[in-house]
Amino acid sequence: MSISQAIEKVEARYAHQPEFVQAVKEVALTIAPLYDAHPEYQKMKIFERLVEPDRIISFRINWENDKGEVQVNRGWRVQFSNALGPYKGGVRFHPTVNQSVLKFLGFEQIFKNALTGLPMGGGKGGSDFDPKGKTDSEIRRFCYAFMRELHQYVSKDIDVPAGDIGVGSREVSYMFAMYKNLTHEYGGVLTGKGVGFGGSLMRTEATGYGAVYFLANMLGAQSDSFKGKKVLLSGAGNVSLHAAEKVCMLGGIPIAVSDSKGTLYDENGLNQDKIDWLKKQKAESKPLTDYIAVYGGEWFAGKKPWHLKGDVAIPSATQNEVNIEDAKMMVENGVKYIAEGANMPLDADAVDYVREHRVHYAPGKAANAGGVAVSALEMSQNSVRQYKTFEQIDERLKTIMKNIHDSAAEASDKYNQTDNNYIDYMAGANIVGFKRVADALIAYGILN
Ligand code: NDP
Ligand code: 2IT
Repeated sequence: MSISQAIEKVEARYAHQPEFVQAVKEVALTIAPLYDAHPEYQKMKIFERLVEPDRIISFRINWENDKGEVQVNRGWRVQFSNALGPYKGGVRFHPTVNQSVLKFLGFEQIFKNALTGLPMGGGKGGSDFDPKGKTDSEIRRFCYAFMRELHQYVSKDIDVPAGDIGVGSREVSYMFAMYKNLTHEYGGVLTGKGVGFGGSLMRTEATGYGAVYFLANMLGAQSDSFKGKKVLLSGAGNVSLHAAEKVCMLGGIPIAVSDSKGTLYDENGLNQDKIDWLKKQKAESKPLTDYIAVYGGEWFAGKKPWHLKGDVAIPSATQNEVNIEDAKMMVENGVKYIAEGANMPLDADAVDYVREHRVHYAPGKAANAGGVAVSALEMSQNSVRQYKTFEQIDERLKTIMKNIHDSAAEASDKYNQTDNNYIDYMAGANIVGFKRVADALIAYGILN
């Protein structure tokens, strides 16, 4: 079966899972040159095998809110592929979570993790639980209840969850406590734990910092740099605010962040003080609009940042947040570089548009791999029970992001996707990630 036949099959079977079909098509459409060069992939049905998760675990979570009322949520863990190592990937708590979203995220994670060069398979989990407006004790009870179900399917060598939207170090620590309580095992079953009881330094910063390191490599490849560049970011969470922080450190000027309510614009640019203030504000679930009274700036209610002028965009909120209209605005407003901090933030039309207009574009699986890369470093630190310094992890992260950049750029060249120094990072990253997984599957025969 050819790749196009395999896509048709996925489209027919999973028409009710649009995000998953979108993620599969994006990979499929760019790996054709690799597939043509490797007839054994077709013979061994590698693509058809990789679009079906090893298994999906689905469960119910009962918990009690502060009023003593019983609440019922759905939870899942998609164990997609353990070809390269234990299933690895985050857990998302958001009302939009469903099987389609988790399958797209798990599928992406296989190739992202492969790109890091570290020994991890791909997986993703989560719940339709909405953390907004919940008290700390409600979050704690929910995390305990979630892990009471999940613990039987995960372990440091089987499946290692972490954070994602709505799940940070506080939630991971609650889940870790329940896992430890039920299994009596103190190990690296989750990453993103608090520093001091198994967490790695820099895991919190890693995704945002890594995305900006990736961008610095993209800029370097065009003999350009961050100096004086105006940067538009969406989201005001873990990825966005740490990306903004690193942009400042490298001489760029972050001028906008956003959340589900609107966009905050500061023409003077964010600095470390302002970013620390924003981190605290979000951690206390307070509105971004309070910023105006303290630092000035402008609030665009219900709007995304893309109507603003800028040189670089780092969409870091959620999937499909950038549509074709947004993509057109980005191009009109002068954006020359886009790195996806979020997973699949550009929809398929937006991706086509920015690529056609030769905006240098890095897909999430390459640009936001820094988070999971430092998760892998946390796993190895847990195994040897020794911890590295912030500077040591930072050096590793820089090297890993450079390697991902360079290997994607090399593959873009090798498979004739580079056009007049316009590097096709999307094709390059998909080819490199896919090849690493496919070669392992070939070596295993037909198990996996
Ligand atoms: P957080 O929960 O810390 O922050 C999410 C931010 O995005 C918030 O500002 C939130 O706004 C906004 N947001 C979320 N959903 C929507 C939506 N439907 N519409 C508008 N805004 C939305 O999550 P992270 O920063 O950890 O994750 C952001 C993205 O980065 C996700 O795509 C995630 O998969 C990806 N990612 C995360 C990694 C990590 O290590 N954390 C690693 C790699 C990728 P509000 O506060 O109003 O809800
Ligand atoms: O999308 C992602 O890469 C993450 N949410 C981080 C996964 C991880 O295991 O650290």
